[in-house]
Amino acid sequence: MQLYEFAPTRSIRVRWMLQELGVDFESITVNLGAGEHRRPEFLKINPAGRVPVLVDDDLVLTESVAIVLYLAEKYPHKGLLPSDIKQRSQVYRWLLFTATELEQPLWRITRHTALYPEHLRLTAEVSLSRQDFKDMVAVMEDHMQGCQFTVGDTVTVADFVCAYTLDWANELQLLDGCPQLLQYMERMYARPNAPLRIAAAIASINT
Ligand SMILES: N[C@@H](CCC(=O)N[C@@H](CS)C(=O)NCC(=O)O)C(=O)O
Repeated sequence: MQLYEFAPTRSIRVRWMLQELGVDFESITVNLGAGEHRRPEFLKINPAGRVPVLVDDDLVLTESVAIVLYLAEKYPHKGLLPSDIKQRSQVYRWLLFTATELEQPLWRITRHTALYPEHLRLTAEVSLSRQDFKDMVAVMEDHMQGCQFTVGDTVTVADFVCAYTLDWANELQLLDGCPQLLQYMERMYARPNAPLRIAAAIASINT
């Protein structure tokens, strides 16, 4: 398998999954800073010009959440996707909650503070998104009271996606009122096969 990735991005979700599974893979860096995601050869692989992309034989898969679900299903014996349909539905719930309610405000903040050209950035969009995020993350903070993992008593694919997204929020100083989630995220990153946190990944590309 080949993973097209760039260290401090949503690629971390897929790298985390592969490392937890103990699967060998080839890492291909797509340097977003150098605009490599807009090169014709990469656009042939992902016309959206985004990382991560996983290539597994004839399968070319984009979308980090789709990729981690594919990997969980490819290696069912690792137990990262519950076989019980009700437990599995909760995994889907938290994956989707994370990708929509949590990640989208974070993405809007990141775009309006760092990615869009300065003259297109909107201050109001940043404050609205911060509030949207705080409203939704409070739901997850309540959910995690007394829980080690997002679903059930063992780690699932949802945890890698959630923990990465919470680290992103932490980078934007948005986890201050969420002690449960902060502890959960730090616990997840203390796992032996966890990837670099975002700050360390940024440092790794600057050295
Ligand atoms: N929904 C996609 C989003 C992928 C995405 O936006 N990746 C960013 C890095 S985190 C990217 O490649 N950005 C390049 C760009 O926006 O031009 C996923 O989860 O895989």
